[in-house]
Amino acid sequence: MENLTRRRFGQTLAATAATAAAGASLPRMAFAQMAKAGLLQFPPNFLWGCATAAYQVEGAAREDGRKPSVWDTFSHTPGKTFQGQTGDVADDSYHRYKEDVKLLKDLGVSAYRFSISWPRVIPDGTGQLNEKGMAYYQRVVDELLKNNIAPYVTLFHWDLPQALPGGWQSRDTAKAFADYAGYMAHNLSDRVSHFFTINEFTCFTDLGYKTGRFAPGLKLPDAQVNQIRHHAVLAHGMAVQAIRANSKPGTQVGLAENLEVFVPVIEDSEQIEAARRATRQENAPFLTALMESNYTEEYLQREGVNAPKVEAGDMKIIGSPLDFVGLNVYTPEYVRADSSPAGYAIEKRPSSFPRMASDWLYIGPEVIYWAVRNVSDIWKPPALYITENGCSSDDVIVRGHIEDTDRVMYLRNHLTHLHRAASEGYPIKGYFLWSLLDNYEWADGYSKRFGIHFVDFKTQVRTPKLSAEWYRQVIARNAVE
Ligand code: PNW
Repeated sequence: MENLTRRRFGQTLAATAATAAAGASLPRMAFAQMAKAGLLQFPPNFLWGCATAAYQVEGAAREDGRKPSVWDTFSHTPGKTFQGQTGDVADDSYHRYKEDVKLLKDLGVSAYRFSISWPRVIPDGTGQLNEKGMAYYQRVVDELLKNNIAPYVTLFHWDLPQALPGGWQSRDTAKAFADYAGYMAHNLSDRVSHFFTINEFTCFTDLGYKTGRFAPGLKLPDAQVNQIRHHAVLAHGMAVQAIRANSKPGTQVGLAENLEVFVPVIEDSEQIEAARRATRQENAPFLTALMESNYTEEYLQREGVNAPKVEAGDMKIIGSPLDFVGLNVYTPEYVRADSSPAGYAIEKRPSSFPRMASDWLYIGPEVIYWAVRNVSDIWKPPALYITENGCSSDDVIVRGHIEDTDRVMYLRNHLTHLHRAASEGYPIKGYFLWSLLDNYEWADGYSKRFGIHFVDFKTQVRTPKLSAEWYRQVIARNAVE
């Protein structure tokens, strides 16, 4: 294992490509060596990280001038979250961030993806700035850099300032977001090189305003939901421009999107084509709009009179060029080719399909390969990151240990399929594991644990799980076994 260096990965890949191109057999020596070591080596400089989000970990909900977000209001509304649980305290990372950076350091990660609480730095969403809020994020960035961990900053992970009139129903919210994004870029881009505008469109548009499962918990008709979706992608585009205008040259801008990922039922050219079509059509309101600077004809037709009202210039802003695309990858949809006009049909999942502790989290590790491949083949972004991947499991602490073998199984299999994407030359630059530690899992409260560190929410003690030790070894070897 020790002599399988990062250099070796490059040599092996180059040799493999060369011999494959020449129609010869694979370089036996190198392969034999890797196989013997049992390791799948990742490219040199591959970025390993962990991810969290402000409302899920910070706590300190009413401290130092922070005002409520829609998630504070929602979680304090009876009946909305598991046992009425809130993010008031969460992991108390607002006070324990140094301890959390130490956990990152012990894992050996080179990057940490965290989010900024908008109502902590601009409590009303617009206007008055809160210096104490900004100072907190300056401290976090300082602490990360001191430990050689690169900060990757998400600007919006659902905690919209409650004070903004109409929330995402108002077009003004897009403008407010861009102003806030520009302000953050201005203050942080001397030391933060990567910004994500928005995390996961559907979770705060559809789940927030259509099903009501997430904040603000509304159930609006389709026309209004489509308009909200439009404001959200517009906010992203305006923020991309605001970040570029207010940051150091070279600052990298992208987003973190949980697109619907389609896995061809069988890997033949017809099914692969069906997966591509499904990817474009089923993600039409969000990623497709961003990447193509347009809503697809099919989406507009399908929505008819309910289609979003688009002002002149909007689509161009929405399609502002990105430096990278971040993909949050959890669960697959399976698709096959058919003779319908769309050319594809999404499979119904058999009731026996395996899943993790969250009822929506079906296990299909090839999802991560197809996420990268579909997006790359269709839109060819310059770079890709996996900005989230991980799972909930029913962790129990036994004599101070958490043997989360199911999580290790989940992660190991996903990384194996991610390795396939890297070895085929897709521009995948890094991987952020969700999550560094157990945290406030939104409407599921503290009942679902996604961390590789166990958190005792009574004492705030953090304990590494087996998966943390496993991830530490992956990072150290830059390889998965
Ligand atoms: C993502 N679903 O959310 C978020 O970005 C994280 O904040 C969250 O903790 C993590 O995944 C795990 O859930 C999702 O119901 C929440 O399909 C719900 C769903 C998907 C993603």
